[in-house]
Amino acid sequence: MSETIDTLLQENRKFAPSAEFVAQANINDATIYESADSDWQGWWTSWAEKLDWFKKWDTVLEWEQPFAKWFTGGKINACFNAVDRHVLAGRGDRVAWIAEGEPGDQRVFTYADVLTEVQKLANALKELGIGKGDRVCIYLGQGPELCLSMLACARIGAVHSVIFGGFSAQSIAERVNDQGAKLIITADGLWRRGKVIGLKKIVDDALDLECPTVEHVLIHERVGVVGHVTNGMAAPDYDRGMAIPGRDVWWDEIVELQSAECACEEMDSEDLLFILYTSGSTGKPKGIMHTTAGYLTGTSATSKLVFDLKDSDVYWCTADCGWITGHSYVVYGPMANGVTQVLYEGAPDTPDKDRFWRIIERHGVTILYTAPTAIRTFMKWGEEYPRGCDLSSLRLLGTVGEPINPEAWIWYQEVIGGGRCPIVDTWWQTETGAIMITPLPGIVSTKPGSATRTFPGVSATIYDEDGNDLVKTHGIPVGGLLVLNRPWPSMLRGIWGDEERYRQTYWSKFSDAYFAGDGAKLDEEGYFWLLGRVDDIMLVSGHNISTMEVESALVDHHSVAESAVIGKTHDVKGQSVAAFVILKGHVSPSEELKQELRAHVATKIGALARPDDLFFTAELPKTRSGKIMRRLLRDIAEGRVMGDVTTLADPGVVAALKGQYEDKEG
Ligand code: 6R9
Repeated sequence: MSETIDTLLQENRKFAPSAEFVAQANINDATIYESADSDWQGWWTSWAEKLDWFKKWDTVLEWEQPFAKWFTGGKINACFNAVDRHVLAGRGDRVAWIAEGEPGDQRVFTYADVLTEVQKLANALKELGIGKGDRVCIYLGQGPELCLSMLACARIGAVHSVIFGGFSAQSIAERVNDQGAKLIITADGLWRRGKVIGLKKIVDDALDLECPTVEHVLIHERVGVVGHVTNGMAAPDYDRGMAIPGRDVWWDEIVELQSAECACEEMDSEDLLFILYTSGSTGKPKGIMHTTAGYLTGTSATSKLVFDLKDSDVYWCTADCGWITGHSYVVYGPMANGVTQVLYEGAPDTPDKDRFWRIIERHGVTILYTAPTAIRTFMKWGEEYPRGCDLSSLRLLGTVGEPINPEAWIWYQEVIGGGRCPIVDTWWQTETGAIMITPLPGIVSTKPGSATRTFPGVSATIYDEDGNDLVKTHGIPVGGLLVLNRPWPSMLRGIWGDEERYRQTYWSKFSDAYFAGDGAKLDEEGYFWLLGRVDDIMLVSGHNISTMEVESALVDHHSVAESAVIGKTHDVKGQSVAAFVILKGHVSPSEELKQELRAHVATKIGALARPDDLFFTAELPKTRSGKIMRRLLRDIAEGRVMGDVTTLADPGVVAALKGQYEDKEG
């Protein structure tokens, strides 16, 4: 990378929250930023004090870089804070979950119901030999049983590790073996686009690959039960007779028999709460570790302030619990705040492309938190779907997962938010546990495509390759490498079983800060603009160009629904820009359009960024959480053998693209 990252795409629109929103916001006093900054340990302590403790901590922070211990000496339980305390406070009748299955089945759980179910499940886990510190893998579709499984583990001090429903047998075996899990919780299947994904069969295939530590598999009958009662649904491809006696146990045959009383384990603040695997761009997945008290502090504080949570809200985070977003902003953060939320099992286009908007209309959703990839897909499908539904209950919108292109941001604000809802663009990572850069919706004016400011108490800056703080040496505006230069309570505590890799990955590039792996720029007002993974940033004729900015310029064209841009090795320029473009539904590809799009990028950004190669495609390779896997596109463009594809949502996509690309090249 060269010294700094050039700022190319100009975006000058700015939106202040309405006076009405400000007046009712949980926080609307901007001095919070300075006060939290000047006493950041005191700020986080004030949030820890809002949790329920069996025993208060002795020390707020012990920091020996790269190892942080927060609230040491304290005793606490995450499940107690998410569930019990609301019931004990007389709020057991509040609805916790409104769960919709893809076939249309609905179940409602109050906090009291959740407490009953979680205690029964916790007792069942104990009967299956699970105790404090044991690892439990969870391989389920999004829904009540997935959340209950996480909470039941937390209740008894077991460590949960959720694996995205639909990952391959190979991926399961790798994760199960890395952590030596004793139990897998799964289901006969889940629905995705009207089809059944046979989860238990995939688990069986994983176990056939050798998972010596697994003693039991607990199976929830999801497809069987709903399939029998729902007319025309796919028949289950797994039934009771296929279970292996002694190893496999059906949920209703063990959980239903348990007592509904199971005390919470009193955990140390720093006891492990969960392991969640993230796939790096190279090497085997990393088991990111999060502990109990700091993680709860960070997720509950950010939930309350970023989403402006109120008792009157119906909150919906569309993320699956197989992703960190489901851990922090479905289960722990929102539930610690006692929210009422929607859980949805399936795809956004089943039975039709208005499913999300129907859910919002049906349940009166007030807060929607989703991903840019979903927003771009909805744009591609067309406005008629949201326009046909009543979305007037919405009051706040959020996004996470990728930089959001300004055009998608504006569409989200106008078409979904009706122009009245603030948008919180939240930057964070599996590793950070909680939101780090975000607007506070009652305070910060937003700019389309910018995640704006650090959350109070969080400190971030921009370094160059040599570890100089460019904000100090160069001033703003400036672009470079995003670092977090102060510990925070929900930070990862390491990588399971690999301390050296933890040091290497996050703490070796710079001696005094956490390197997030992302590029960012800070504008003249001190707003952060995230530019994507540093590995994805291109170096064209000596200039750093962010793939995200070229993609945003392409999406800005009225014919383009989505695009992915990569740097391809070039003899003269170092790298040249190659673009993969998905057109909107009604547009046909042509040579003229190709030239027009190349010219459009040159006009929006500059001739330097004009793509040398531009390919039309119907799909892009994405992870299950919707991130474009540019590394695979680079492999295709440079004719390499494809790297790890196990975390792709649809592995068929790369093969098709490769074929298409090679045809065009040849
Ligand atoms: C929560 C989550 C982390 C990476 C992160 C960055 C990208 C996430 C973003 C964003 C720009 C945002 N990312 N949110 N980039 N703006 N609002 O996504 O965790 O799956 O670990 O991914 O996602 O590149 O470094 P995870």
